[in-house]
Amino acid sequence: MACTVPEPLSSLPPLRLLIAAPRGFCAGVDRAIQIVELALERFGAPVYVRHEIVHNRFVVERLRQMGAIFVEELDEVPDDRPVVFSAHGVPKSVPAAARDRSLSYVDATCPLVSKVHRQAERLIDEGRHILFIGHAGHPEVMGTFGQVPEGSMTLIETVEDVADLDLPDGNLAFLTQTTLSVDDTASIVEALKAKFPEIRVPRSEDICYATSNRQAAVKAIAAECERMLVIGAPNSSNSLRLAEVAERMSVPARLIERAEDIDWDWLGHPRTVGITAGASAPEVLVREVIDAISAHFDVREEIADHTPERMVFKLPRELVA
Ligand code: 0JX
Ligand code: SF4
Repeated sequence: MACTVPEPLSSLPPLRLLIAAPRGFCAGVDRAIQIVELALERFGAPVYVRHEIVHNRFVVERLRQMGAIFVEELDEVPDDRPVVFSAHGVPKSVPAAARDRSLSYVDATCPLVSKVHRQAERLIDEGRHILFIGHAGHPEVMGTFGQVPEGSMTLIETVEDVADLDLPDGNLAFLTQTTLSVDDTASIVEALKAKFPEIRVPRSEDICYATSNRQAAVKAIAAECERMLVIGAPNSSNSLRLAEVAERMSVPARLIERAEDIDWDWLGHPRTVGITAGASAPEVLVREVIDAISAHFDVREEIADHTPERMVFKLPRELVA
């Protein structure tokens, strides 16, 4: 159905845009994008990137224009060009295959994803079977499964999956994807602990600081909002979770990639609209959405109170030396 773009409604009260904070790029995304930029400077174009460096086509398109070529598998990379692995991480077989072919590669896996990879290795060394909470088919999940021998890790997506498990207690452990729903994961963990009282609990939370801070920021503003716009890609796990958080607080939410995706009929003219952005969505798109709304309504912008994030990850030595 075609959407109508409303004319300015000067007789209506101002529309309050409540902008969640923190939102948008996290330290792992900043680092991954810088890695591709630095690789282009160091090696010249083209630099190949295995998988979208982060799940955002505007980020990808900008890097493509700078000379990056995005592929899904290593065998699409020619022998004489460098390749960057995406922020989501890769199975061990990928760098191994790159080494076999003497390819130059730079790993842009987020250090917080790599931390989960190392935890998985350690648990396998201790002889444990790992229950991995995550979403089937997601590249981070495939990367983490690829750190351990086949059959030593079982994917858990729901509380129902826990009920279906037929495993002895005693040598189990669990780990999680970094970009999950904090609340859903807590329910799954509770079910695991109830069913397997001896299960090894990770020393610290695997859901990363950026994922949990962005979900908390949506929760903090949702009660005041009648609609929530989440800027992010449909294949971005952390962005999808933000829309879910709002919906679960009974705030109708839409995941949009940019301003042209706003469904004006759905938006209507509420008093307060919440805006946030996933960890892979550039701030320029947040501004584009705010500007589009401001072009049609008398808008009052307000940034929610928050504690600033100060996380920064080191770049790989080979690119800064
Ligand atoms: O789909 P995800 O949320 O895991 O990835 P995206 O949207 O690219 O976010 C940044 C990378 C996150 C890695 O953990
Ligand atoms: Fe790293 Fe978290 Fe960002 Fe993923 S969302 S890249 S784990 S900081």
